[in-house]
Amino acid sequence: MKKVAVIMGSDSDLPVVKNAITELRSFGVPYEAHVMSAHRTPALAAEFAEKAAENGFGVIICAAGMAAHLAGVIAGHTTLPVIGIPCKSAALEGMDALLATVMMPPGIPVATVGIDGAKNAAILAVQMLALSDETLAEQLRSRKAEMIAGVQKKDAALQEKLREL
Ligand code: RP5
Repeated sequence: MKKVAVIMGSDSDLPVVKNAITELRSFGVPYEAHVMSAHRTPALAAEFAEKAAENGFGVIICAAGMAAHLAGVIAGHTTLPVIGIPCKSAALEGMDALLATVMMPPGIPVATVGIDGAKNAAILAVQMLALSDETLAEQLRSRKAEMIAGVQKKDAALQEKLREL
């Protein structure tokens, strides 16, 4: 199976990024996580992206806050799909990172999840790998069925409460 690369702009992003790692682990998907920055280590980020496909990666998740150029720079150096996680920062609460990550120029897409949306980034990465992996596809179907059952249970509980009002 191809690996997922999980890149974060700083170790200070880990509290958010760990949710993606937890999700990838729950699917048994191989991954590597690294700290790398579009601004502080631009050459390393470019080199990682250029070699990612030959190094066995199938998808790259990039998490960054503030002027979050990491996902865009990585996407500029690879044809692998790149998923961006804009991380919340103190000054602008993640709007800065959201816009910097999502507003890519035509030709260089970054599939951007919501602010701090690490879990969804991991699920999207798994969905990409599942296109060529039936075991993963089955796991995804089963998770979705569990989610539906969970919501139906909540709805049934709500109906019960409404009868008691
Ligand atoms: C971004 O700047 C990082 O992704 C992080 O979200 C933010 C702050 O980085 P630190 O100053 O905490 O290293 O590049």
